Amino acid sequence: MRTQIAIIGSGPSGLLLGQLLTEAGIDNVIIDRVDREYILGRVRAGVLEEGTVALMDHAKASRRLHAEGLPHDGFSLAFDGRDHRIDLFGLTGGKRVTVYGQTELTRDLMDRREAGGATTIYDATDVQPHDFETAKPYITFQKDGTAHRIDCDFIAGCDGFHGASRKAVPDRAITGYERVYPFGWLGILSDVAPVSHELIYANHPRGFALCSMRSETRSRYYIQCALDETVESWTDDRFWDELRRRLPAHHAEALETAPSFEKSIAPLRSFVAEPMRFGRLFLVGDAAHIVPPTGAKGLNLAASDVNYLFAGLLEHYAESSNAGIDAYSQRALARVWKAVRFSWWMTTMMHRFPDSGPFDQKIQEAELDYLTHSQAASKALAENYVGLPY
Ligand code: FAS
Ligand code: PHB
Repeated sequence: MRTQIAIIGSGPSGLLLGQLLTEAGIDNVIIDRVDREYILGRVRAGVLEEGTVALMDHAKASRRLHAEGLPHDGFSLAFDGRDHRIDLFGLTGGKRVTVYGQTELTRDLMDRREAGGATTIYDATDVQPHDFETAKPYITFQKDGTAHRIDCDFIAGCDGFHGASRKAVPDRAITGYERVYPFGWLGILSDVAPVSHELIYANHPRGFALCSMRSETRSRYYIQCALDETVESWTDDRFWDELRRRLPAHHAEALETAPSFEKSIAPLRSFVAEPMRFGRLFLVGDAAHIVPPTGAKGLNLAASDVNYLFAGLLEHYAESSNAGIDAYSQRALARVWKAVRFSWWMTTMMHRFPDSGPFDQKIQEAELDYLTHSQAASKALAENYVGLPY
């Protein structure tokens, strides 16, 4: 088989890049180690920046997003028994975010891809990129017991943190920067009305909590948990009780509960690989970087990587210029590091660290007090949360 762009990974990065390329008439094949239903079964992000929405428009995959997505003009920070609204719209001169689950965004892109007839190969094993430092890269994989090869012009490594792409790069050619956090997020989904029409990020001495949603009838809640916690040890009742204890009283009293139908624990880490380009192999999204979900940046960073890479590939084919692909790593990393900083800052400000004491809690509350009473500080938070320019 031969294609122009071989994309490893059928998550948001691979699908969004694939759809933009297809719309531009650039042939591409997506290959994944699992199948469509497995990918759609993963519950992850929930907040989209305007840049991500615009890319979905460009990919002609945003009809449902505009019909069902929830525009949000602000969110609240809750601490010391009270909450403070951050007016994103007012502080950023009219920008907002859209609440729309990653699962739905992925489904929309998959449906568009299938309708357009582009090739996606699921359930491929031992996917490997080869010769990406030459002008003739290719990938190999196994499927149904048969070995396969795809020759291509370029390879997009959209295969996430645990994928094969970054691992195929020689150690001497790549540098990883990492911080692992000493806690995780226990998240649930429940078909019950959200406690608030906007998101609530709560800092509490017992730990962080986040009240989010997927629609006006489906809530998404998270509480910080220890790394050795297991989902099995958290009954719904235990979860609801702990969430109530971490929210201001008026929210705790208003909280509606119902049985959860999804419950999972996600570890938190910050990670960046430099550079993000190796000859004709480009790392995209979680394959290149990971952020703690506190700042709602993971999925949105994947989108901005795709924006830069798509522009470079289009320029290569349409104008015979490599300026865009040569600049990809530097441009993507400039935005990645600012989002990594913001996500680290939000995480550090909102969570209980095992080695922190009463003084650290008071410092966090002083920072939150400053943040919620200073126009300059809240403006800085707001412009990062809605997404810095591409
Ligand atoms: P993905 O990991 O989504 O997709 C990679 C794809 O590559 C997968 O389909 C995988 O099957 C495939 N793949 C992997 N290895 C392969 C191989 N060797 N061969 C072939 N295919 C391979 N972000 C937020 O903004 N908010 C959140 O709340 C949030 N929660 C998260 C919770 C969890 C548990 C995780 C892991 C991430 C979370 N994220 C969150 C971040 C998440 O949304 C990612 O940023 C987003 O999925 C990035 O998309 P991709 O880069 O496409 O990577
Ligand atoms: C979510 O709804 O899953 C979500 C929202 C905001 C975050 C993280 C996760 O910062």
